Amino acid sequence: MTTPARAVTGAPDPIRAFVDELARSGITDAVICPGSRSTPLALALRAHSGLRCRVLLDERAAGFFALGLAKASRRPVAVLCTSGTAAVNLAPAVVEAYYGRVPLVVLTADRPAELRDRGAPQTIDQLRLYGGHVKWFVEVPVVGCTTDELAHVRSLAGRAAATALASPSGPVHLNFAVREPLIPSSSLGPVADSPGDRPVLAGPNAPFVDAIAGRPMLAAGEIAAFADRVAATERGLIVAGPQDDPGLPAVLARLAAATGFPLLADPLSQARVGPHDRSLMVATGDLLARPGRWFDAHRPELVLRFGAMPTSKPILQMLQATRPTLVVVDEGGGWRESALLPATFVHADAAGFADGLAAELRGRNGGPGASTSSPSRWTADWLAADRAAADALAEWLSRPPVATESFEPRPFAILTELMPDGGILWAGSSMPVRDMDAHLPSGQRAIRCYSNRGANGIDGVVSTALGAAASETGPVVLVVGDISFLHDLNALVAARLNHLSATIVLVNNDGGGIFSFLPQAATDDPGVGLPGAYEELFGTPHGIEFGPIVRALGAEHSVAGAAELGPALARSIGAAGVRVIEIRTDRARNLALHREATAAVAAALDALAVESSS
Ligand SMILES: Cc1ncc(C[n+]2csc(CCOP(=O)(O)OP(=O)(O)O)c2C)c(N)n1
Ligand SMILES: [Mg+2]
Repeated sequence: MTTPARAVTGAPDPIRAFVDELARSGITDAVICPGSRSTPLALALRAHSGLRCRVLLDERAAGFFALGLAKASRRPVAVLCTSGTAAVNLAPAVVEAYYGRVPLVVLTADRPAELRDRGAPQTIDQLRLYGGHVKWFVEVPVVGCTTDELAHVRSLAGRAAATALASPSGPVHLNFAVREPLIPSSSLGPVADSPGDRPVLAGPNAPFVDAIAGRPMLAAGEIAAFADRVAATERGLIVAGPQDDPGLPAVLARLAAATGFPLLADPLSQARVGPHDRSLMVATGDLLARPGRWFDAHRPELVLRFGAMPTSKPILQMLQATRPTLVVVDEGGGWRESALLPATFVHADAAGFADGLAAELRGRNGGPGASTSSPSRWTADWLAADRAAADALAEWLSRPPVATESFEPRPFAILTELMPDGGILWAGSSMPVRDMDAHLPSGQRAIRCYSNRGANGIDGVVSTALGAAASETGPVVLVVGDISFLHDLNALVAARLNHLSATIVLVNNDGGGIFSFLPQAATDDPGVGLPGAYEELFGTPHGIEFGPIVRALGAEHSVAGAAELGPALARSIGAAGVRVIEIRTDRARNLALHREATAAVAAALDALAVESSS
């Protein structure tokens, strides 16, 4: 039964009650874009002592900034903009948040019903603007200050935060009908509670509503059935794809020990680098999974996959070529399996499932290779190959001429040593994230590795990394391509307005380097009949000099050759302000060097294959 509607004397206006409730629901950060219709919300956010607000001018950048902040802080972040195209500009970040499972609370201001669809300025159809790319859309109507109306907006705020965070995390959209006057008639002091605003058993700071969400677990019998399958298999792999549960790497290490399977760790799985047990971890899965004699002798029969699809295309192709029994664990209830293989999806808490399976196997007193002290031949082979690949790569990288050349993946080869615990390493879309996968060595530092892999856009990369920097959880290093950097130059304005610090390694190959690796590279072939079209359509050389632009936007800029890169990074990481360290490369040479690196690894693996078969 609800309390009869009545106006509450001294109660806050509904928008301030809503904002107060966002803060009570665990939101600590808001990103605000300037505008008129959004004024009551902007003022309420700014006035709330529990919220830290950052102002960004460009909504597209602001959306990504909020996304980076949410990812790094592992909390939902609110982002506010005014009506019209401003709201549309948030869309790319909303889409990335949806597929990347990042909690965002998107607040858009709109005209009230009587001003919609009748030619009022800056008024578009904002209802369900982001379509299927949000977990929840709700229209927040203009309401008054009765207890029921305030209860309504308070519960919407709590529901928004809880829904954004619930697994799979993602964006929610609240569209506010806002009526003039836009400036409050009274001072914006602390928000007063109304009688009955808090649950009876809760303290004064409790939210109006909250949700206690359980983690889905399999029954013991179901775990036992998986244990049967695992115990009957020697040639198994655990593949950890992009995921952000900080506890999962240690659990996967226990699962590797109990199954006797090696753990192939994508850098975005957070299992590649960190203080957890990495004794059965394979960092070079992207290189080992490529076709060749070694791989032919080491084809898996069973794969337990965690997280999103791995970054590595060779791993995807390896799955397609070997067609192992595939188990995909996704606590968010997703169906992420783009190799198009028959699969069993486990819709249960990943850590809970892995721990349960490990415990069950340990309880059975040893399936094949049940302890880390004596890995099976299969696992020992993978670990030996991992070492051989990493050594071959390091040796090749330190050998002339590449030792003295700017090589695009080099930042990743040295960053695990240079970054402190708590550091955030962000890889741009396009080649940087692939180079991170192939070249980031394992290490024990607690470094968090991220990339926008939800929708793989090259837009908003710099903004996302700077949003992560705003979380102040640790120094941020971003490695980004030149086209992606140009796409998001506005990000540097945000850094200036909000006094942020970050290191940006700008890999300038004067265009889209990734296309040299893709079938588009054949565009200039005579059979296509468009000579010169490759550079025009895909290479897109621009010849832009970055120093003046970067400095004009308030950041520092330097150019580093192979020898200067390490010292420049060491000086920059953790220092105040934004520094762009540019490395200049050539796209054709980059392709050749990547091929050489892969060939060096392949030769080392071939040698291993010969050794083990003789
Ligand atoms: C928003 C968006 N537009 C276009 C693309 C297609 N695209 C993928 S990579 C790429 C070129 C990126 O160039 P750069 O950032 O310099 O990285 P590089 O390929 O040189 O490593 C483009 C245009 C995309 N992924 N996202
Ligand atoms: Mg480029």
